[in-house]
Amino acid sequence: MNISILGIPMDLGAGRRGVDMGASALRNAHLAAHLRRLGHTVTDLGDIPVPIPETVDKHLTGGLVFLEQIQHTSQVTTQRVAALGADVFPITLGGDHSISMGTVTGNALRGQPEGVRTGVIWVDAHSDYNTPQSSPSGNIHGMPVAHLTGLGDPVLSNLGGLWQLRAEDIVMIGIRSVDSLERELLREAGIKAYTMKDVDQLGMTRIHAETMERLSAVERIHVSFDADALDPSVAPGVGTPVPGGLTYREGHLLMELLCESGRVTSMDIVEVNPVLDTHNQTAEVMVGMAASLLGQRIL
Ligand code: Z70
Ligand code: MN
Ligand code: MN
Ligand code: MN
Repeated sequence: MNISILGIPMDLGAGRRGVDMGASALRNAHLAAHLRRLGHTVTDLGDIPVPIPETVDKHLTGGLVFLEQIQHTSQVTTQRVAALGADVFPITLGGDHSISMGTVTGNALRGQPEGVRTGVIWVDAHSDYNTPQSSPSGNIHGMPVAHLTGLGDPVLSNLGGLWQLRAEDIVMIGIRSVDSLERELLREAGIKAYTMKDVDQLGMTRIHAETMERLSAVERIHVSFDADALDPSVAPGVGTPVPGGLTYREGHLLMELLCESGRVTSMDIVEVNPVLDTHNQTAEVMVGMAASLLGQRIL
């Protein structure tokens, strides 16, 4: 496979500093080398330039922090990813989860300007389905899925032109932190979310099978993997650790089963915060997740 790595060192969408260093940490954990060892051709396209928070006046526009800067970066991200060929497997490195408005849109538009039907597997402790009105924080990394489905601020929800992500084409896994108004929005939209209770009760094998069934009609599948989906004992280097997350094996099993399905066409790795990490453990774990998704096998 032809894999392209693109960094988006975005640190304007989260409440805590440090995730802009996530892309560097993932490279430092030998992401490209691990994937090359699996037989892939890997090109690192470097980073999209993103303003540093300290250089930008922090202000709220219609309930959104750093809206203008995140809008601009999201447009550039959409264009850069869309310009990659339909046969390329893009791995986009955050940065905070606000980058996924651009990465998901760009991936749906790759090789086809009107966009193709794309499913999203959102692996996260959080559902990231706030709108500016429902958000308790104004932090845009808590809002990307809502904007991808057309809710929220039009400046962020129209990145794809006529293309839009359908609520029925989203599956969330690992969820354990949802705000009260956000919960109502998720229900109204009918988005399928597997909470940690579901992971405990059903197991990852069944969740994977149901996810593939639900996404049977989509042409492409994008995996958006927020490091905080994993338990903080596995991935301590994240801005908002939430106890009771996916184990190391649950994370790998999901990636291994998705690899076997052969249907995943792109991936984000987001919210790795090296400032809060111990010896780059979280980046190394996330590189392992990417390797499992892209063909690393035990035997
Ligand atoms: C909260 C909000 C969030 C990640 C925190 C938190 C969102 N629901 N996402 N950390 N990755 O502010 O919207
Ligand atoms: Mn290594
Ligand atoms: Mn997230
Ligand atoms: Mn999260």
